[in-house]
Amino acid sequence: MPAPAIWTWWVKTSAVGSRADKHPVPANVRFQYGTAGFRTIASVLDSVLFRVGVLAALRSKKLDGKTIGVMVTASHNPEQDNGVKLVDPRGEMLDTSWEAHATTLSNASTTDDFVSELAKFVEKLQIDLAKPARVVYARDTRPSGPALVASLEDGLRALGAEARNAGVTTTPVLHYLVRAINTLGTKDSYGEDSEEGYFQKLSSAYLKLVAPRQTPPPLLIDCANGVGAPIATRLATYLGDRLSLVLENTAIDTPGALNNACGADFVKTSQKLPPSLAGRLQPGQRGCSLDGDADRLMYFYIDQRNQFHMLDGDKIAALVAAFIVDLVKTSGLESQMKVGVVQTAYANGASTKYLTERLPVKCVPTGVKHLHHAAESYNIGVYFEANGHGTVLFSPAAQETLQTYEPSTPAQATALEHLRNLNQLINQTVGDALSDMLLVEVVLAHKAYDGSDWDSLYVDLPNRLVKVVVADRNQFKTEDAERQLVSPPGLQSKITDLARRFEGGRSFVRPSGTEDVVRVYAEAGSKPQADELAFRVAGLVYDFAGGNPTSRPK
Ligand code: G16
Repeated sequence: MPAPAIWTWWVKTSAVGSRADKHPVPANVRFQYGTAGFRTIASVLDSVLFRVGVLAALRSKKLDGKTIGVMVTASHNPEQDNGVKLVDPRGEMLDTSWEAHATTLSNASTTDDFVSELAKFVEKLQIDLAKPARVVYARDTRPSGPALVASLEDGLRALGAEARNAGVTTTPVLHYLVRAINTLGTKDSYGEDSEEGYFQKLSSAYLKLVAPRQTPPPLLIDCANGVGAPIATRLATYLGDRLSLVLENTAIDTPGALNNACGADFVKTSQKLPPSLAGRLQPGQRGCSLDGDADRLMYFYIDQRNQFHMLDGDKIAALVAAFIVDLVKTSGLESQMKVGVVQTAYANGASTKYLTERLPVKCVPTGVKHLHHAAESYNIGVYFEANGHGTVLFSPAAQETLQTYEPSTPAQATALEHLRNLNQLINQTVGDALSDMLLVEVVLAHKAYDGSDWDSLYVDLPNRLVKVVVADRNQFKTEDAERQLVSPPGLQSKITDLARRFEGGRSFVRPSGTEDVVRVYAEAGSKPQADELAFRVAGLVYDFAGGNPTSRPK
């Protein structure tokens, strides 16, 4: 359908066309708004950033000038990658119905095509171009960040958007800022719209929650040589002597260091302590890893025999959900507050068993946007991906109850106060490694748990995660929350047959939405069996699609 003339005219006569000419689309690259926005090798992303700037401004106009967020990051990916994602007004991920528009606009191969697609898009969505556009943006520490931000700014300028640069910060701080800006001065105010406001909010809730408890021993934090390092440094100053943070892997200016043999994804994938921490973590001491933009968290400890133990997103969910359920019961709110958990297929089978014996559990496809949405159906929704990405949501009704409920005993009053403070401590816009870390520390302090007490909630089933590089990952299609493959035809039945031959065998295959690989997950009764199942399934994937099985951690 040809674009309506009026819109084509507008787009051409505005600055969009001429500015777009400066950001040509690279040949032979197909972009896709995936699990967490656009993400690929940074050198091809210039045009995408420009167009995302235009799109962010249009999203804001469509929403009557509400502030939209843009984060420039490739999170856990290697340093040479970068990416960009949009954040909606309440601090949540971009409405999924706009993802396809983002993909279409990014792939229009010439300026004329782009202008024409844009015109169709504005017409179809009936966007009133006279409305204001407001955007706040930030980036992580990647060397490619400044140039990509300049392209983004060009896109924002093309639409005359009012733009606020939040500088170099974590993805969760950017999400926080978006919600804080949009709720400023309202009854739903999320906090001061500044990094300072973020630190104040989290730290004051933390200090209240741990006030009657003993100060824990120092916590070692592996910052993945990313933006978590400067932000955790600043957070530490707000915690005073109530939590001492020992920051490791803080080399944000060392080329190639970001996420390299360190960080949350390395720990989860390799199930090992980052080599750089050898000798830094004492037996019994707690440590944790952030990822490159500090939205994922993995805990760990070393036992007295120097054995490494990983406490992943599933273990965080189990710890936190049990704590919240106890508080809800003690406060007398059990009949009014339904607590539930959301996981993905990557959740360890032992964690799912542990949790389903205690509270409702849902399984959804990978991507915090899916988990977040599902968690909204509970009064208190706890969601964590096994990779350490997650948070806890208090529904508007639950927040109202917390404000108005009259406790009848001192024990009820104390539990209620804890729930109110948790509601402040937890960054509910998206998974936030630093907010989650404080949450874990609160629960450990209240339970007087060390790493091994926490670890013993349940015993993980042995598992293995493997990546396979294939010619075209898009040929892999799944259903049933990614637990079943529907394409390539015939592959699922082979995986099912193979898994059946292993005691406690479970395996699934899905295309990554952030890396150009297919992921294979396997569980079995022993570690060698889980490894064997994962590699044999990877072999099947290779046979069906052509590729190169590898379990090399990023
Ligand atoms: C992003 C998403 C997560 C997802 C992860 C891996 O995390 O926000 O929800 O689990 O990618 O996704 P995939 O398996 O599709 O590559 P991050 O930390 O990289 O932004």
